[in-house]
Amino acid sequence: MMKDNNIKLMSGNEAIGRGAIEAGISIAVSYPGTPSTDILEYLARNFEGPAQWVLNEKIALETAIGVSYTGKRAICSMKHVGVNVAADPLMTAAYLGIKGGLVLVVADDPGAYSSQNEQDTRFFASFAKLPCLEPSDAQEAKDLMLAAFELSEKMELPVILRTVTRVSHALSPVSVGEVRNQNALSLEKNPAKMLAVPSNVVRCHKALNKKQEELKVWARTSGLNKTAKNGQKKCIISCGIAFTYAKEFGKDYALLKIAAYPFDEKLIEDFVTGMDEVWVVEEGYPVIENIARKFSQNVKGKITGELSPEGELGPDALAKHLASGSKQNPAPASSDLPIRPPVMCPGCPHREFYKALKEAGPSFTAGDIGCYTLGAAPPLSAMDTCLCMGASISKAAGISSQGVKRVAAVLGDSTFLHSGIPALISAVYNNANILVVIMDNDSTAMTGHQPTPLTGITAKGEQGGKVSLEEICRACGVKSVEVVNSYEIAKNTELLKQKLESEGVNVVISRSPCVLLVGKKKK
Ligand SMILES: Cc1ncc(C[n+]2csc(CCOP(=O)(O)OP(=O)(O)O)c2C)c(N)n1
Repeated sequence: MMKDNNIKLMSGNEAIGRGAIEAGISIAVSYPGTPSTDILEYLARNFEGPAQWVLNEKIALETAIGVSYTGKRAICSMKHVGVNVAADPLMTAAYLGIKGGLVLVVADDPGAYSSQNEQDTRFFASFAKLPCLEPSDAQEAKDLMLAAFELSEKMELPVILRTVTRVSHALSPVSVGEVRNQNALSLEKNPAKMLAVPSNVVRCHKALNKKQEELKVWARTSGLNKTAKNGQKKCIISCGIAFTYAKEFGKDYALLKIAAYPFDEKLIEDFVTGMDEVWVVEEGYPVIENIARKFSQNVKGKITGELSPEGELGPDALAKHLASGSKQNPAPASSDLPIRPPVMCPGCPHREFYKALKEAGPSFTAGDIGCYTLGAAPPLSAMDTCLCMGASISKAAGISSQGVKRVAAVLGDSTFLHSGIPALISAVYNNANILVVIMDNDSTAMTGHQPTPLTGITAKGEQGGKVSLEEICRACGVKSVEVVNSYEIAKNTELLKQKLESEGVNVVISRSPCVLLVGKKKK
């Protein structure tokens, strides 16, 4: 057999990166978050132009919008909860529109394997009135990236590409194609399309509403929403990774695959009419199922209770319903596997610092998201709440505003830069009495050791500008900023006891590199 050199084994995220390169992007910008992180990592290695980590998802999207204004193409990638942070520019960028193609890749995490919730980005797309494309494997992920950039420039809208964990991380063969030339630089002033001021808003909203019908026509004529029907009386409507399960276990069923939103609902109406059994199989919230229920009484899925509305929709869930009576041998149920909750690594500096914090005995510890969140579990039980990135300082300040004494906030260095800084300034401004612990382990450890501006190393491994955590804290108005070695438990206990009793906002920086990083450097 001849070997095709253009076929490569790639993960969905690598294929997304490759698709962006082939589409002729001029920048890739992101903030890390599983399951999206390796898109930027792939681009940092393989794309010759700028591939940047920035401090949070809002900055990532705004940077990409800036590049789009120059007429060039940009990819911005993030995890699903990142869209909450980027929602402000996203909602209004839809009104104003863009110039160079802009694709926002969002990786959802059904099952919340590494996330604080299971939200479904398709809702964000319809909320923002933006088109959304959804691949079911790595090849499609690459192909849809090319389609997304074309659509983005045609409609002058950001396009969302929604992937889920199993599409992002599963490997499959991908046919690698030619790289398109980048767009020419053409930055022009266009107040009517670049200024979100009241005099423009209603007109822009009207234009966005008008585009909705055009988007449905595009979805219909693109051929991405595909039907395979051959006189069956039972059918499956599916999308994304769930489509690959549907194909496997629903061999006797007519199939409708949705890959482009918004679509004309008539597509669903025509497909389900006359069907005795209509399965809607989708990862995430019942977006398509809600539409299907308008046209058929025979719908089965998450709302009707056959499929779980929470958690990941594994192949075993479908095998149970669709493959019964067939000769197929369903995969072992993932629920049969032992549960392995994540734990802090042996020698982790966070663990040692927590021993001192516990000993110092804060009345309440408002935590944040990172490796240090693992300190919430016994035996440390060193964290009492964790909500979303950057929330620790604000929650602690809120609690202290009610007269509660000895309140602590704990957050990591990357989290502090992501969204902790404004919270710290607010706490200082409002005379909060809190101890703020910043766990500085020289890295964004939880998502795989991405560098931060505190290290000064860029996504491409080059030297960038470097900033100082202590100086930021002092510039935020904090009078007491102490830096300690995370491993000096007795010394740290004494300091923390003293700081918990002190008035005002007190910052203690627990500084020691992540043990895994130390190991890597030694190698
Ligand atoms: C809005 C949002 N973006 C991204 C993430 C993914 N994420 C989880 S923790 C984390 C940062 C962890 O780094 P740091 O605060 O330095 O703590 P460490 O893991 O190094 O201890 C990130 C980016 C998230 N959960 N939410």
